[in-house]
Parts: sequence; structure tokens; C-alpha cells
Amino acid sequence: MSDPIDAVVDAVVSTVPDVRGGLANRRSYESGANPSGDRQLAADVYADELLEDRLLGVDAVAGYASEERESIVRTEGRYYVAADPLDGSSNLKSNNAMGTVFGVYDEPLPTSGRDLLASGFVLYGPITTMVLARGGTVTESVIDADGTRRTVTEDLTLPEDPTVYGFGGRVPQWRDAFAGYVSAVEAELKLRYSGAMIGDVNQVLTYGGIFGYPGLRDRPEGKLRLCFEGHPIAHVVETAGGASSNGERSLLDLTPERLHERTPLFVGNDEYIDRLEAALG
Ligand code: P6P
Repeated sequence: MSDPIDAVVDAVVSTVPDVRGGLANRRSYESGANPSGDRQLAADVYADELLEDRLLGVDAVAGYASEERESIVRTEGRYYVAADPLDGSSNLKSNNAMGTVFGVYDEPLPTSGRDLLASGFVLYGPITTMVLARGGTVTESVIDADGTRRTVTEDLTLPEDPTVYGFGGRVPQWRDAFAGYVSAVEAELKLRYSGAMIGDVNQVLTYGGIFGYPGLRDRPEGKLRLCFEGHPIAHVVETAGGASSNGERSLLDLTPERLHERTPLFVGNDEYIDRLEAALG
């Protein structure tokens, strides 16, 4: 019998050729919005429907939760998958990177990030890659046009000499303590911010540094969703030897009360996370 987590990951991989091939003609906005109030592109809906179809076809999957859907689709199974089907889809109009974020939880959602068994993301960049964290290690693969997955990096770890930073939100909305922290960081690192979390997180995984979307004056909870973005990305970066935080503690120690709950989100080298928590403390 095949490993059930492998079957979940393979189901995500099986959507890649269709999603990548379907982007060019799905750049229009749908009439509706997602549960977070974000406008939905046709590509968001398409990727979400593909993921639901493929993941619910896996016997081990008991539920599929999506950033694009109000509630969880439940079935018989063991594991619960949360996905942001197309993180950064607003980049489609400007032809910049975006991708799919997913987490495989051992408990019904919403639940603690410590219940993650695997997490990862598919990055639709100049090439298509998957970064996967499971079993205490992070692997990077290339996914070819025919859906073949080829490992290119084993035991991926954050570089010890950080290079890049990127923070979301409008600067006037940054709280004073955070703005002061950024003043120090920008004197040490190079700005890399693309508007798609996983593109920016992949820069941090590649070059070292820190990415974040802080709590803002007018939006103290920040923008990014804990279950669909915070937990999976924190699990990847912490497995790669880095750290995560909501400004106080690891994102993995947080349990959302609501499925679409937002959180301030920071991931990167532990030196920068430690300094952030000291600055906001
Ligand atoms: P802003 C994309 O919409 C997203 O959810 C993340 O992928 C990204 O990091 C952030 O929002 C970008 O937000 O406010 O810079 O457009």
C-alpha cells in the first residue's frame, strides 16, 4: 500500500500541468469574492476545483479546506488538507510568480500548526518547482510540463549568511516599533518583495533573510491567513532550519479559532526573527 502522505502530495502535483496551462486564459475576475473578501480570478476558482477533485480522490483525505471556500469539504479519510490554491494570483495580470500552498494536518481543521505532517508549495516561476517539508527535511523538486517530479535539492536549509528581506503592507500603516526594526534590517539586507508570499519566501529559502506581513495600524491582525499560509510556510521554513513568528511566538504554536483567521506572519533566519520579537515585545 502506497504511503498516504505521498498520495496527497502526488495529487497536488497532478494539478500542476493543468493549472500552469490554464493560467493564460484565466486572468479575468469572477463576480464573487473569497471568504477573506479578496476578489477571485478565474484562475483561483480553476485551481481550487482541480485541487478539490484530485485531493478528494485520495482515500486518506478526510477533508479539503481552501482559502477560496467558506467551509471544509468533508469525506471519509484520515488527513485534512488546507490549501491556498493560487497564492499571489493578483500577479497573474503582471505576469509575476505565484503558486499553490498546502498543508497536511493530522487533526480536523482548524487546529494547531503542530498537527502538520507535511507542508509545501508549488511555485509557478520561470520554471515550476515544488518545495516540500516532511519527516524533518525539506526537498525541492522541478515539475516538468508532463507532471514528472524531479528532486533537485535534498535537505534544503536556509543559508547562514542572510541577504534579502521583504515586508508587506503600506509603510504609513506600519507600527512605530516595526518601522524601527525595518530601518535596521534595510541597512543590512537587500529588498526583495514581489506581492506573492511564496515567491518572496522562496527568495528567503534561497538567499537567507526574512519575509513578513506585519500587523498594521488599521489591520492589527495583518493580511495573511494562519491556516492556509502561516502554518504551512512556517512549517517549511522551520524545517529548513529557520524560524517563524506572529511577532511573539512560532506560528506553529498558534491554533486559529476560525478557519480563515488572519495573522501577522514572519519567516526567516532565526537571528532576524529573534530581533523582530525583541523589537515588538
Ligand atoms: P499586498 C497575495 O494576495 C498575498 O495573499 C500574499 O501572497 C502576498 O504576500 C500578499 O498578499 C501581498 O499583499 O498588500 O502587498 O498586495
